[in-house]
Amino acid sequence: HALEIDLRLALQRGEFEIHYQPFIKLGSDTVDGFEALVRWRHPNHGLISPDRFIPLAEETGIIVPLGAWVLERACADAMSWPKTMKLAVNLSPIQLRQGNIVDTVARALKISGLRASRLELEVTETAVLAGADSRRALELIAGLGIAVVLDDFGTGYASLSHLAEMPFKKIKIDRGFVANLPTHSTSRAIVAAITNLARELGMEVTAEGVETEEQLIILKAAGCTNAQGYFFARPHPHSQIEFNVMKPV
Ligand code: G
Ligand code: G
Ligand code: MN
Ligand code: NA
Repeated sequence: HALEIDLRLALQRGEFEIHYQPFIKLGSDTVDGFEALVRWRHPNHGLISPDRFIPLAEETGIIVPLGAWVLERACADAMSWPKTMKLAVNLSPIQLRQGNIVDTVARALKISGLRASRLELEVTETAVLAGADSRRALELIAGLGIAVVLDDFGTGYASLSHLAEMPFKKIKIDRGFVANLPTHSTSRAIVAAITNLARELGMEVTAEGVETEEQLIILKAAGCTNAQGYFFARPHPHSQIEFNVMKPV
């Protein structure tokens, strides 16, 4: 597999880059922070999206050094932002299962000097179901003062009881529900249920994939605390990120 050989060399060759997409705090309507989203600048194929190489990176184990690089690079970048802005980084279940994820995260904070309270780590339901070791790692990470976030909520198989058992500070509603909001009453019902549950459990709720003002109005009314999506900004290279919300919210 040609792409696999390239992937092994890509880290050494410095071909990965991180793009940042803001998430907005609703109410104050300010930028709350940025999610780090990795891309591969392939010498022949151009910019490759993570959907096309993260699965391969996970199968080959390359996700472990790649994930550590993303953490270190993104923490260093975040040091140049206003001090109120948070950084969200995605963690693969493979990274969580691997023994020293807590050390890897602590090291990225130490090298950069970023405070733990500014870091959010996003995991999917798969990570929560991956076993006791993964759950233990998440508890240790939360113990460092880092916010653990449940990503893509509603698409996986985690039971509702996992939500209460795990130390999640925030839930991100999958963009599939957000896309259907104006047309599907079932999506509205699901969003309302997730938001109410999160409120009861004392968790924040981010709506992802917000593309229109119509969606935003429904999400605000439902009680979402944060929003992210093309309506506000696409992911951008670090040199092009903006700290002010450009859209009226
Ligand atoms: O940026 P984009 O929407 O193309 O990202 C697609 C998917 O890739 C998302 O599900 C996102 O969570 C994942 N992803 C992006 N960056 C990273 C990363 O650094 N590590 C992991 N594990 N997944 C990432
Ligand atoms: O799974 P995760 O939430 O980590 O992935 C974020 C992905 O969603 C990124 O690949 C990003 O490019 C994409 N994304 C962000 N905002 C929007 C949006 O408004 N619409 C769509 N379709 N995708 C989005
Ligand atoms: Mn994410
Ligand atoms: Na997501």
